[in-house]
Amino acid sequence: MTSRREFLAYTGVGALAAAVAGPVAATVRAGEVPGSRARAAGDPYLPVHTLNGWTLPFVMKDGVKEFHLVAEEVEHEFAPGTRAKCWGYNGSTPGPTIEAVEGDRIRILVTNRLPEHTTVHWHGILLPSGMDGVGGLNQPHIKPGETFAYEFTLQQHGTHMYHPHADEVVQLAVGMMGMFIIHPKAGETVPVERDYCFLLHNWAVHPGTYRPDPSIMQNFDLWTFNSKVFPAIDPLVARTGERVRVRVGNLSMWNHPIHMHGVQYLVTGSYGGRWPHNLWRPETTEIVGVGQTRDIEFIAVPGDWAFHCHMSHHTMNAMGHGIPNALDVDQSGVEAEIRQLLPGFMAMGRSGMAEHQEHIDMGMLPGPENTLAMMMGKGPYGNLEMGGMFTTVKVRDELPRGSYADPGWYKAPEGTVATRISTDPDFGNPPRRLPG
Ligand SMILES: [Cu+2]
Repeated sequence: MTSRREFLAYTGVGALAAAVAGPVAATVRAGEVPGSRARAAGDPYLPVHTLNGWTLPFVMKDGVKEFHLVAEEVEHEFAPGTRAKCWGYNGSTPGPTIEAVEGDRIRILVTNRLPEHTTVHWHGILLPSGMDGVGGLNQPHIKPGETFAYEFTLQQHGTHMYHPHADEVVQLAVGMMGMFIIHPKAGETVPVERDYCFLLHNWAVHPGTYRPDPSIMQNFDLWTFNSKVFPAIDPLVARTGERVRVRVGNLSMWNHPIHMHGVQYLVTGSYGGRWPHNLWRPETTEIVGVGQTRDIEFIAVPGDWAFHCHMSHHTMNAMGHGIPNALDVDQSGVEAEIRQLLPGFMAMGRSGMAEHQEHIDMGMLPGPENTLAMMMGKGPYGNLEMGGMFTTVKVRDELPRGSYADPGWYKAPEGTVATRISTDPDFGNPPRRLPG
């Protein structure tokens, strides 16, 4: 893909860039990973890095930044082992991130290649009523095969989204959404050195099926960051000491408490752009409600740090609902009987569910077609027993500036890893409150 610098040169506005540039982190250089988008001298802003995604290029036409979205069916992989026929934009779900600068005049062409009509609503963006994209209210629907043009001037900055406002239950459920990032015209007083963004979503891709089910309201099978589940979600990488911003938007049907290990992050913004500094507050978990966006920022601390939704069922992949609770249940008698009906049936769950991932990895539990195991992922010390809305923040001293490549697992300094000191359950004399 064309880099922003090449794009600016191509469109002839490179010379203007210095005039609108905010504070530039002079040490940031373009990365060695194709598609990495580190800030380069002359760029008017640090481009965002869309996790597992991409940014939509534009062309300049008579002083207007013109983007072109194509609403269409997308063959999407959530992680190796589960695919679905989804709908998205320009070949992906979520659609590409739209990125521009406060004050820009923009035109967005929307071509509909879906089998039904659609529209695009620019969620959170201040614009004329007729550009707001609610089908039937603000405009006629965009019928299959048609192209509509939206055009308005960006009057604000911040973290925004776009999605259809036509047959929303279906079109959102099958993946139509994207992020819309507007950078402040005046630059930022506290510059960030990495700027990630992603969307939260949920999907009902039932075992053995390939079409997300729009009728499901709560019990979803897959919980995603940018339409990917762990372990297919890219890590957020950073160099020690860098200031990192993560912009999170939520177009799912649940609120998600987004938790990060290792730091107290600051919640610094949302639709309203970056908030005044006196409104920044330290958190380790921030609820990103349905339809909301939140920006968090932190100074990168070396290590591998979990970054996930704190609803524990949202960090699982496909799992059963409403099944009998097997905890502490001796199933040895019924196991043989059930095997007569279900050859290969293996009773599980008496001592917890951690054994599930081991059984899957040993090939003992071939699951239904097109379904991911509930628990997945391997770390340097064992199974992670995670799925869904989980990834890691990987911070390294030696990470090249602007590189987004996965640096592998953290090598903890000697003496800084929790270690086994006994295998005796009666070890020590800890205070305990015993029943009775
Ligand atoms: Cu969640």
